[in-house]
Amino acid sequence: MSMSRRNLIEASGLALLGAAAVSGRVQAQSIPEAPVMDKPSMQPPLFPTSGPDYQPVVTLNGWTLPWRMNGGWKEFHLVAEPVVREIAPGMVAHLWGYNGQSPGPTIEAVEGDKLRIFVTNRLPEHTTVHWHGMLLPNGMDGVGGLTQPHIKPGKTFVYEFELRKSGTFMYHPHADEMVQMAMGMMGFFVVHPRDPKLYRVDRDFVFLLNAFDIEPGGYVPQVNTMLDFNLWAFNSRVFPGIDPLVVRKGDRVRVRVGNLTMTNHPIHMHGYDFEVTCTDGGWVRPEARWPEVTIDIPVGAMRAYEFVADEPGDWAIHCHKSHHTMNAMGHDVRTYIGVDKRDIARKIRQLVPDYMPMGSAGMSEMGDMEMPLPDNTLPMMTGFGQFGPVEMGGMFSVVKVREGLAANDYKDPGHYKNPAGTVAYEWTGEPAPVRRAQQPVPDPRAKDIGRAVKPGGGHDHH
Ligand SMILES: [Cu+2]
Repeated sequence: MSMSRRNLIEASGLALLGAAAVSGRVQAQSIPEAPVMDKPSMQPPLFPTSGPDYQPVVTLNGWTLPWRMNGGWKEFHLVAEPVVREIAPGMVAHLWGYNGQSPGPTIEAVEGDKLRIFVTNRLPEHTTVHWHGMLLPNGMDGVGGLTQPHIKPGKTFVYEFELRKSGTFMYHPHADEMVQMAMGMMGFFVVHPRDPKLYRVDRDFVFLLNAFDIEPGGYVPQVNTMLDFNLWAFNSRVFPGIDPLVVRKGDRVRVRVGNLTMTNHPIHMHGYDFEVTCTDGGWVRPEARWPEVTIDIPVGAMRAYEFVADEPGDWAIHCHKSHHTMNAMGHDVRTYIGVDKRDIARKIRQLVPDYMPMGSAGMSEMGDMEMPLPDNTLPMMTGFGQFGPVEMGGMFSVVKVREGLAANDYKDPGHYKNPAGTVAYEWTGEPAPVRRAQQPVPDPRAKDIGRAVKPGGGHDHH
């Protein structure tokens, strides 16, 4: 696994810094090093080297936090800190996260494990960590002011608890929450069953839904935005920057999703029906599972679903709110569908010679155009497939099901080679008869340009 490590001098400095804040139990011992990830690409799964066996998860555009055993305790070290996260090639954001990235690394452990998690605060303000969904002693719940003193900048706190149940959880601050979550502070937390055979799958993908409001050309999210975000992300990445979910034909696959945005996200996966098998409340009993092709992820909740990958292909997976599969640029463009802008364009060109009217026939022309953009932002819709522009952004990726992959091979296999005769094709016989309505349809926007719009007309030809 590729990671840079903080140097020893820094680590020992941390130990001194933390000594005053940690509990008596660990004061005499050393603090584990805090690994740092410097890449936004998905790292290989981290297989257990001791304890019960399990199939580790993979984190889209992320990684799993290494741990060490210390006596009976599994020890982790999270460092809350400012990070630079690539949102997609062409745009970086200045966020807050953990151990070099936002979201933070995924924590994986096993039901029954005793966990000791060191949290060092390198932010400019205080923080805490709440372990969402965990059953634990009240004083380990991480609610600043309510269950513990805040972790001041420069300090290290220790959380200790035993994992009472397996399932799908997450962690995030419970201190200046609105700001710290808007800045990207969150991470996944997976607890595997003690029995390696229970609910075993071959591939297990995890990601968090998050959202940012970053002005085109800007780097820091607007932390007071409540609803009007312009970047809708899986793990602080947007399409086409989101890793594909690469799957071997025949694998049993689990996808776990958590939502830490300000709205719900109906996550839709093509090509399959699947069953909801786990929430942050625990496993769904097999007789209580229900079929879906779209699963709504409520705010502050997690859902896991499973399917057997028996249909090869490149299957879209995306939020079904269409504005959530768009990127930053272009949300404020007015709607001109059906409006004939030829007269207006001629007038504007007298002032702005290379003015080009957009959107009279829909906005798909934006998908295959290289529009000039300010530095550090992303076009509204982008990304290319083997047949043309995909016209997506935001919360969109592809489940790539292929025959004959090696177990745990997550490399992007490229475009799907559709078998001959299985792709929608153009009709080349008689043209379809054109049917028109009898009356011109009044258009409420027509008063803007002083003429009615006839159905079927109104295209720009440029
Ligand atoms: Cu959404």
